[in-house]
Amino acid sequence: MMDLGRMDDLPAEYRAALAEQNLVPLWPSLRSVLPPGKPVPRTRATAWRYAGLRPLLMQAGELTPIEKAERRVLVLANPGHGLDKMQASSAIYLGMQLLMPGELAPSHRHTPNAVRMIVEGEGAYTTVDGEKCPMERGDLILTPTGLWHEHGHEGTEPVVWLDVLDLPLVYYMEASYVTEGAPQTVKRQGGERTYLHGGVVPSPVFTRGNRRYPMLRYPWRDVRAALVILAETEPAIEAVQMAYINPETGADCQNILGYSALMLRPGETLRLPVRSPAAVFHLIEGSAALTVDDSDFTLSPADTCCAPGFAQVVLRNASASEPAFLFIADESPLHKKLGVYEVRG
Ligand code: GTQ
Repeated sequence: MMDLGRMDDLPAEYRAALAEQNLVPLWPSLRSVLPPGKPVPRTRATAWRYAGLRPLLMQAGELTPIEKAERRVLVLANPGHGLDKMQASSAIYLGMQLLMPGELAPSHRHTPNAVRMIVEGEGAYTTVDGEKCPMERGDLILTPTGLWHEHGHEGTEPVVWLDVLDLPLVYYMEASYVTEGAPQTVKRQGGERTYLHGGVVPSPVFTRGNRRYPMLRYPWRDVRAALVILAETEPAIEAVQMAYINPETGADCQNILGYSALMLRPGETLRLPVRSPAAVFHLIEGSAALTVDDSDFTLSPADTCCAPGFAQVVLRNASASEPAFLFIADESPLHKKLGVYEVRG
């Protein structure tokens, strides 16, 4: 590889003349923007422990009323990007949101896409585009770009969920903004039940194409059952993993980030393919050990961990008798659309 010149090889006067005209020499920075062989990620393998985070989130519930927060969220920030950047990876934002009984997080819509993975509590709901979606542990609820959403709570205990957004990417694109709105009128409930049975969708002649996001809630009860059935019917399958898709098109359920649920069979060790997108692992149930290149983590339920792209990730189920269930978010739809998706085996 050629040895390239450095900035201070150049005379100060010349550097000043360049800066004066908003010009920059490429060669001193060429290896930094085009590193050899593979990217040098800012994203650092990082775990956020629910046991550590929960008391601070509950404290936020006491310190800051919902009226002063709009969304009461602690952001899971990756130190590799700098905490103030509020990024888990280059494209993924993660936050833990708390809603107390009786509170309402008012209706708004924004350009970034969001999903919620419910962590604890009962009685809360999110209304998305007029559809009231109850929030139960392990459910995935979509709030795609541009759709109105508000969160309410009719129960008696705190409710917590993990927010996953493509905010860092949309912000970087200078395309991120929000619009505030009035409370929504509920038009629909239980829309996901339309898609409970595989192989059939509403007849395309009359209904297909009406709604870009036909399924907004993926109940954990159904996803968990699907994983257990897959493990039973395909015992030789490499990974017991189900993708959250748009049931009308079969495509990823959102445009930028991809979502899946993975069951680790008792005692299973799973070496994931080395791929270009960064990924986030959130433990729903059981216990799991996770290795990201040279870093080891042990995950308890509601713990969350991120891995940069091009990392070797190995998942292990520590239990010999019980399955473990993980929720995974990754940047693969984005990489595929941009044509930079890679699998290195
Ligand atoms: O619940 O709408 O974590 O707008 C960040 C931005 C949650 C939300 C976040 C948001 C929301």
